[in-house]
Amino acid sequence: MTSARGIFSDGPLEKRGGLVARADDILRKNDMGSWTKAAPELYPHQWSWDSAFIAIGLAHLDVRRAALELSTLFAHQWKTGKVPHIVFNPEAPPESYYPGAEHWACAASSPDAPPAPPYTSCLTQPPVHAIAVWRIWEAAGRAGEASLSSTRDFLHGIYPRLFAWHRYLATFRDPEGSGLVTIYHPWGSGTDNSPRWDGALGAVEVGELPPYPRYDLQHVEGSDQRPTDTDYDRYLWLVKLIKGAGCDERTIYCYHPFLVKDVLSSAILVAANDALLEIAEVVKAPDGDRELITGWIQRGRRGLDQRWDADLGLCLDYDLRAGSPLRVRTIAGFAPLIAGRQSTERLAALLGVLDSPAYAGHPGLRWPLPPSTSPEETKFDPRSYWRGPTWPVVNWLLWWSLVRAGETQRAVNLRRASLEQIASEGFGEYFEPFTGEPLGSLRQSWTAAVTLDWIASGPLQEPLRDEARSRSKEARGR
Ligand code: 9WN
Repeated sequence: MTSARGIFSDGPLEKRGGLVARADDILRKNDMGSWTKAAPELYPHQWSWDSAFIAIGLAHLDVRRAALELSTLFAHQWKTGKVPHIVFNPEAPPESYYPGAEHWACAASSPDAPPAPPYTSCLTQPPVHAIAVWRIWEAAGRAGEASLSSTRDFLHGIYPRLFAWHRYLATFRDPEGSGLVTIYHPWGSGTDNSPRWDGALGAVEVGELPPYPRYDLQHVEGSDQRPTDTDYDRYLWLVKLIKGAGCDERTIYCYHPFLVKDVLSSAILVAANDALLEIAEVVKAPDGDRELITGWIQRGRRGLDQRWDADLGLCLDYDLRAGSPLRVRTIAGFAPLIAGRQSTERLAALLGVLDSPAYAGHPGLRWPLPPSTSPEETKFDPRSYWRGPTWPVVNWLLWWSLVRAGETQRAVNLRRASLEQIASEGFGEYFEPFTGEPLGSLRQSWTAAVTLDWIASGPLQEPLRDEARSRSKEARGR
C-alpha cells in the first residue's frame, strides 16, 4: 500500500490528530494481503458489508488494493449469487470468534456453496458493494489514466458478480416481489441486537442448545457493550434451524420462524442498484440487464413507500410471520433517505425527525450524531451495541445520502461532528452518545475507512474545536 501522507489536503483535522496516518495505520495492521479483518481481535474474519466500507476508504490510499478487497469477497460468492456475510479466516486463532468456521462448515455441504476452505456463513449483510465499486471507479478517475484502465478491467470482472448478487436479493430474498429484502437472522441486517428485531425474535421459541462460549466478551471492556446471553441464545437457535434446513433458501422461507422485511437493507439495495446502473453503463452491459436493474429500483421504492409510517415520519420493518410492522424508532427508519430521490415532502419529514430530540437534536448528546436507537424509545440503551450508541459507519451512510439529496450543509455538519468524535475518541466500533466513550472494538477497520473518505471529501469549513477533548473527559467523569 502506498503511504497515505501527501494524498490528502492538509486540513485542520489532519493537522490536529494526524487522523489520516492513524486511520492508515489501522487498515495496515488489519490488512491480510488481499482482504482486511473487520477488527484485530473481536472480528478476525472478512465481513461482507465491512469489506465494502473498507474498500471505500482504501480507494484513497491504493485503488488496486481497494478493488482487491471486493474481488476477494466476491470470490466466495455462492452459485445462487449470494455474498456470504462472513468468509472465515483459516488463520484466525482458535477460540477467537464464535460461531466460527467449524460451526458453519455445514454451509459447505450446500450444492450452491463455493469450494471450502475458507468456509463461509450462509447469511448475508446489507448490499453496499456496488456503491463501493462505483466509488473505487471515481477514485481511479482522480488518480489518472493508468489507474482508470486497470479499474475498468476490475469493473468488467466484478459487474456480473454484482448483478448476480442483486438478482439473488430480488428473487430468493423477495419471492413476493415486494421490493423489500427478507432476512432470516438479525445478523443479516448488520444491526444485530437492534430493538428493530425484538418483536420478531420474541416470538421465536428457543429449544435445547448445547453450551457455547462467548469469546466476544473477552475482547470488549464490559459485557454491557455486547448483546445479552438471551440475544445470543436466539441467534444460535436461528443458526441451528438454518443449518437444519441445509441452508436451503426455499426450505428456510417455508419453515423458518424469523422472516422479516428489512427496510435498511432494502434501501441500501435501491441505492446500490443506482450504482450498478452506472457500472452497467461503463462495462456496456446488455440492455436487458439495465431494464431489470431499473425495475428493481422502481420496485424497491414502491416497497419502501408501503412501509412508511406517517405518524413517526420513518419507515418500519415488517414481520412476515406475524404479518405486522415492527414499530420502533431506530436508525433504519431513515431508509427512504438512503434509498434517495424522495419527494420534497418526504425528505422534509425525514430531516425534521433526524434533527429532532428523538435523534441528532437530543440535547444530551456529546456530538449531534443520531443514536442507533432513538433516546426516546423505552428500549434505548446508550452502551449496548445497536440499542443506542452512535456508529460512524451509519453516519457515513447518512452523510452520503444527504450529499445525494443536495442537503450540503447538513452533510458537512454531520461529517464534521463524526470526524470530531473520531479525532477525540479514536477508531471505536461505536460510541456512547452522551459521553462519547468509544465502545466495542477500538481499532475497527470500517471506522478508519470512513474517516479517510470523509477527510478526502473536501474542506470542513470550521476547525476542530479546541474544547472537544476536555468536554469529553468532563462528560465521562460525570
Ligand atoms: C455478527 C463486523 C460485524 C459487523 C456487524 C456488527 C457485528 C457480528 C458480531 O460485527 O456483527 O455478524 O459478531 O457481532 O453488528 O454489522 O458487520 O464488524
